[in-house]
Amino acid sequence: MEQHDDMHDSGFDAVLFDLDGVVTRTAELHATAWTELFDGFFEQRRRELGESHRPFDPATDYLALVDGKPRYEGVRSVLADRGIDLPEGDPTDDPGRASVHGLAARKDALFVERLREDGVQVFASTLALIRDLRAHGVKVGVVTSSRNGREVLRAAGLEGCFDARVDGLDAAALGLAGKPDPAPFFECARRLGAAPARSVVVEDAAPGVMAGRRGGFGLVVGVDRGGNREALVRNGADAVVADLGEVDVSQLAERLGAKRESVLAWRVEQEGFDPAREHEVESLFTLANGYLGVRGTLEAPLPGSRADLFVAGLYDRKHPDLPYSETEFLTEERGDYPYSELVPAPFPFRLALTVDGEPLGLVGSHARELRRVLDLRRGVLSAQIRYETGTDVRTRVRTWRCASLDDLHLLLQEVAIHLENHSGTVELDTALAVPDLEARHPHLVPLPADDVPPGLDVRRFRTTASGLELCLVSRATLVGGGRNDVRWRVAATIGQTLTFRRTVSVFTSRDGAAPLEAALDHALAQSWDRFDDALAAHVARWKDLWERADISVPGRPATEQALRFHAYHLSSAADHDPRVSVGARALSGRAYEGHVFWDAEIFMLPFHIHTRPGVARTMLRYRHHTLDGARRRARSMGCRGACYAWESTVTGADVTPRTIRLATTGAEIPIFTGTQQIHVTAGVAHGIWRYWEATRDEAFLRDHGVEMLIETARFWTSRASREGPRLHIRGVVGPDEYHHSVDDNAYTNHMARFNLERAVDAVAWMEARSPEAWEALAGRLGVSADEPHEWTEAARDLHVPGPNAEGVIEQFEGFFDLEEYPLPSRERFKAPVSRLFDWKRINELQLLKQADVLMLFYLFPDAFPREAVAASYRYYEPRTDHGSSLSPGVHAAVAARLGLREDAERYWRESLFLDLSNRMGNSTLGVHPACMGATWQALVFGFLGVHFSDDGPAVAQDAAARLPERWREVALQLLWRGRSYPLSVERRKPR
Ligand code: IFM
Repeated sequence: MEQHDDMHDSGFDAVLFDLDGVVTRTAELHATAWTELFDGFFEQRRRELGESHRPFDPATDYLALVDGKPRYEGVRSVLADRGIDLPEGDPTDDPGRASVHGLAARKDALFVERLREDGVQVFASTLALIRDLRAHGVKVGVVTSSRNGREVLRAAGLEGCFDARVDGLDAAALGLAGKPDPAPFFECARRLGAAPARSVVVEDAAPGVMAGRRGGFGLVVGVDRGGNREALVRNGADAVVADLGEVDVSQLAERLGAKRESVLAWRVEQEGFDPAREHEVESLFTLANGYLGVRGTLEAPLPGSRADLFVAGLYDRKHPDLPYSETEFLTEERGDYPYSELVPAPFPFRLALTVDGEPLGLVGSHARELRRVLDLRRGVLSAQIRYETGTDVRTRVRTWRCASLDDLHLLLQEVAIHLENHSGTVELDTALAVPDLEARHPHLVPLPADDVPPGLDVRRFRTTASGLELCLVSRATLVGGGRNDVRWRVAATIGQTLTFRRTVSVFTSRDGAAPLEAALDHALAQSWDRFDDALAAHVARWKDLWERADISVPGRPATEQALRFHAYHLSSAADHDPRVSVGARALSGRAYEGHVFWDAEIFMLPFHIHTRPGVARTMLRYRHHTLDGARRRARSMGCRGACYAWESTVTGADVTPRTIRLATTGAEIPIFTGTQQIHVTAGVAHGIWRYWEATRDEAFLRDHGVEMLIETARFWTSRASREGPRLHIRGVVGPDEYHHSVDDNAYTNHMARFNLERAVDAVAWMEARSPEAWEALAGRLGVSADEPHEWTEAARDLHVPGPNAEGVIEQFEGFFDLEEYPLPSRERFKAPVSRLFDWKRINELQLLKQADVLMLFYLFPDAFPREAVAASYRYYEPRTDHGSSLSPGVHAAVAARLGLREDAERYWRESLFLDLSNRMGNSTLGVHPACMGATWQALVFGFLGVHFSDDGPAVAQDAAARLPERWREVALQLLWRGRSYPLSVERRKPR
């Protein structure tokens, strides 16, 4: 993935100048020639046909209708404006012919006449800038639609002033479309060896500005010689000047640098194609909206692509051939449980394209350039590919797509095919058929779909064990073609662009009893006229979201980009359905089979609480929805109350595999987390309380929260064993998963005590606040008047390990007696996966997979003496290999609060770039949303030290001193009890 360094780079490769009106004062000559042309032509129409037309205005008509366009386009615009219909003719028409091309030829003759008679004046300020640019080693090009470009340059004495020229004759010879198409600018940049993103376009006409903008040029400068400023800005000029004397080389460089920073910080780009990294790119470019997620696979998937659609809640029985958390891990079926694996469904953006029978795709050698961009601001993934078939037969394909945030069942896609220098037959197949359905999507059995309206592609499946139905309805059209169809065959001419649009409607039987009907109705309700509106509605949702979730770090574009990448994935992973929560890899990949872990409450939830609390509530309601499953689980352990599943899907049953099998050797490794990692239960209680404190959402606490707090507290009282005056919790796995069957894990016990105490608080609140509702709930759950006292006593008696004489909290009983393991630095952040295979051995070592005791300081920053935090950090940090993506963010937060700036920054960067740089090597199977949540928390609660009071959030007194070294400033906003609070910290100026 293209990584932008935070080192400010404001250099640029080239400046491309328009000619007329920018370099030469030929606009007047053109305006006069156009006026003469139409004066004569309108007079002729009056004489011959009795028509009366408004005369051509050399100021307004010139700017609005002809300026900057190829000549024949200008003629067409004026004729259309005056309602005159003329035959097109062709470029060989003589100037006397009443055709579009005839008039264009007449205009040309008039212009040349003027040119010869009046000569050409040059804008001195432009010439000075050109000279200055060249003196600074910047390449300079000229791009004009005029076929007389060379003649104008010669007449002006400017022939030697440019390093490259593309004029109307060049464009015709190469078959390039005219402005506002960016093709002529691309060609000039290519001739100069300049990257468009590092080049400046200078234009005085709206179509030229638009071309610069569309082509993704680094900076577009508009020159307004009078009355055109608004149009230039509207069409995409980054800056408008009245004369180029207003800018110099360094200002251009500065503006380009600033623009690049702000643009790049909102996008993730991938240039070219690297088969070794493609699965990772597919994960990073996932589009999602909480209801569904689609991996960022190319529209024409390659044979090995992991082209998956995931729909939240669509689970099926485990398929033993599909991997678990890593590609080399397989797991057995989990009995008859029908919801053990999130179903990878067929890719809904699939299409196949041929030109003159040649398939266009990355297989074979036709693809020449490939550039993909995930636009984080708009939630849109786009791609540009240039193909060469035959000898120099060029076709450019641009696509974009999105998963609507406004209508969660709707996917939008557009594909534009531009025949650059040839005519040919374009075939597009939008059928969603998967060639190897059984192997790729073994959970799905195709079902017939009857009575399908013509022109739609309908796919209907049923999952094998859970019996859920999934329906996809694809509807495609050729813009201007006026019909829907699945397969298209169109004869296209040189320079033509065919634009296809598609909507895909996705429904499952989880949405209602008749998903096929729902999907068909939804598809048919879409109107092509409202396609742009549908995109705008999606973008508007993202805009709202960014108003709450964006974090700005001025001057640090790479950091901003990565933070936005995190907020993008966190936000698009969750929505409003309380039957689902967010899995360990969200809806972006197959790892962990879509299971929900403690990741949701402990790592992701705070981000949502303070940006979209409605989403946080939904995630917590999922735990209420699965409470019965948690009750059954507690019973199966011989306990009371509710114990949440370590890995959860639909009903709350635990779906953690009991063993994993290595695909290579077949060796089996036991997994203890499912039976022993019970701290997840207190993690849910912690999430509930944190949400309550931040929102004071009484309805939630009364209707859902209190019940969960009671049932989880009951679990702890029955799970802990009384030994004398103390209660102990034995036989657990703590957050550090290298040690199983341990006793009194400090984190687990501390969390359990928190859970018990908050249950007491919640009951007291409800009794006082909603006595009737409390009576009903207490009756239903059989809570006696004494029971809260039992929880208080249990909290008091529970053995919660504290700091020893050196200030270190022991991770669990006996940890300090384990064998030391000198951890080689090469194994830090790159824990060998094989370590897990040595499960007996690692149980004997002082070696941690991830933060365990440090989790306590992360979640309860003010609950421990600073000396204990520092001593424990010093003890555990060197013993941790960070084999989990959750670990670096926690270390960053704790180190930041301790003022260990170097450690804090190092860990934070690990966490921040974990997916963007595929630091763990496993982003191929999905991104890591818990790591993203940890990164956010490390910034907000670690570096900034945000704490809350009734007055709202405030940063720590010393936040400015804790900021990462090269930061000037950071600004964000946090929601707290219904209000949004802006927070900012400037170095040396804390607020
Ligand atoms: O929940 C985590 C766990 O802490 C470490 N292994 C991966 C799980 C899912 O992210």
